[in-house]
Amino acid sequence: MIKKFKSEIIFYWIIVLVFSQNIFAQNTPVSEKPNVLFIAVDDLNDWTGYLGGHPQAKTPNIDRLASEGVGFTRAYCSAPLCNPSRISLLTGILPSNSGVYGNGERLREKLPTATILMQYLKQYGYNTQGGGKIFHAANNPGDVASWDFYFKANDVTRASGRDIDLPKDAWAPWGAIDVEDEEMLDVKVVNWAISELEKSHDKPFFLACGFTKPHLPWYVPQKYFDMHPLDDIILPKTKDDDRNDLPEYGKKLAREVHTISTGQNHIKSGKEDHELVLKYDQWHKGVQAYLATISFVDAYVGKLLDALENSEYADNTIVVLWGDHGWHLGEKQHWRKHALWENTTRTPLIISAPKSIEKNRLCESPVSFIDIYPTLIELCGLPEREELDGKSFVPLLHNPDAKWDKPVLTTYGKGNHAIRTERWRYIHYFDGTDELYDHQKDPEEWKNIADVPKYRSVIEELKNSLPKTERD
Ligand SMILES: [Ca+2]
Ligand SMILES: [Ca+2]
Repeated sequence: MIKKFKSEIIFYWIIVLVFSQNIFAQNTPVSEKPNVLFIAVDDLNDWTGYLGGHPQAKTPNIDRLASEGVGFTRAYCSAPLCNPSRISLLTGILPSNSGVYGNGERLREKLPTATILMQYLKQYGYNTQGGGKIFHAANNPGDVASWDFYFKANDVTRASGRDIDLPKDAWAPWGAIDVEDEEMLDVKVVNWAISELEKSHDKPFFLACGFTKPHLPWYVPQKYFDMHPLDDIILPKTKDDDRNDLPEYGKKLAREVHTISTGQNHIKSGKEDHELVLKYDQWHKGVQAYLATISFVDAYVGKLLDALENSEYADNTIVVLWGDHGWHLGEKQHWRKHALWENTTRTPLIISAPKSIEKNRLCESPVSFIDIYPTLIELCGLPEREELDGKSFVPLLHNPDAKWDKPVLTTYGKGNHAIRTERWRYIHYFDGTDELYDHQKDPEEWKNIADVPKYRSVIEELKNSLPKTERD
C-alpha cells in the first residue's frame, strides 16, 4: 500500500515537473513579461532621418528610437495598401494565404478563426489597448476581439488647407491649417496613450497607438510647414522616361490609382495625379506638405517616447514602430502607393527593447512585416505559433549582421508579387510579365533588366520564392 502510494507520488511529481518545465522553458511568469508599445504610422515611406529616403526629412524622434534599438533599413510590407498590409501583419498570414488583397475584404469573412496578435497576447495575460488607426479603420477598433479597450475621439479637424485659388480639378490635398495641435485626432490618441503610461497596470500591456498621418490629406498646422521652407524643397530623383521599360501592367500601376478589391480606377479629369501636379505647379508644395506632415507625426512620437522614458515602464517595454507601406511623390511619375516597387513597399521598422537586444544598430538584411508577429511573441516569451507564415527575426535583434537570407514577398492583388533580396527586386505580374532591378547598381530602380538574357538564371532562382498557391 505504502509502496503504491510512493509510486503515485513519484508519478505525480514527474507530471508536475514535465508540465512546469514545459511551461517555464518557453514562458516567463505573467508579472515579468515585457510590455509592448506598438506605434503604427499610416502611409509613411522611407522619408525619415534614419532611412535617408529624403535629405530634408526631419524626424529626430523616430531617429532617437532607432538609436535606442535596431532600425531596419530594408523592411517591407506584405501588401502596398492599408487593409491587406495591416491584416497580414496582425494575423501573421500572407495575402496569398488569406485572400485579403485590397481594402474591400473583411478580416472575419476571410479569416474567421485567425488568432490576431492581440488575441494571442490576451491569452497569456496581456491587457490590450489601442487607439487611432491600427486596423484599416481610423478611430475604430477594426476587430473587437483584439482589444480590452479601444480609445475613440472626436475628429473635429475638418479644416482644409487646400489653396482656394486653385481650380477645382487640381489634385492638391495639402496645405497648412489654422488649428491647434490638440484638435488633431493623432494628438488626442497620443495624449490618451500617454495617460495610460502614467497609470499603474497590474497586467503586462500591449498599447497600440496608430497615427492616421501622414496619410492624405496633408493638412497640419503652419509650424510644421515652416520647418520645411518651400523655396528650399528638393524634389525626389526621377527619370522622365523611367516608365518606358515597364511591362503594360507596370505602366498601368504607375498611371492609375487602381483599387484592387473593387477594380475601380480613379483618374480625375482624364489626367494622372502627376500630370495635375505639374499642370498646377504643385510638386514642391506636395513634397513640402508630406515632409511637414511627417514632422508633425515625429513630434508626437517624441512625446510618446518621452512619456515612456519618464514612466515606471521604461525598463520593461518593447517599442515597435512601423509604417504600413511606402509612397511615391513623383518617382516613375507615380503618386501614392498601389504598386510593387521599392518606394511603394519600403517603410521604417524600428524595434527597441530595454533588455537583451542591440542598441543604435542598423540592420540591412531584408525583413518582412509578416515576421513581426512571430518576432514580438518571441520577445514577449510566448510559445511559438507554427501556423504563422512569418519567421521570427529575433536573431537579427541580437546581431544585426547575422546571416539572414529570407527573401521578402509583397503582393498587390492575386497574381502580382515582388520578391526582394539584399541585391534584387523581382516583380512578377499575373500575366507572366516581369521586372528585375539590381540594387547594387540601380538603387532607384530605373533600369528593368528582366529581358537581359544573362539574368534569366537570377530570375529562375527568385521565382522559387513566389507563392505556390494563391487564395481567391
Ligand atoms: Ca496606409
Ligand atoms: Ca525604367
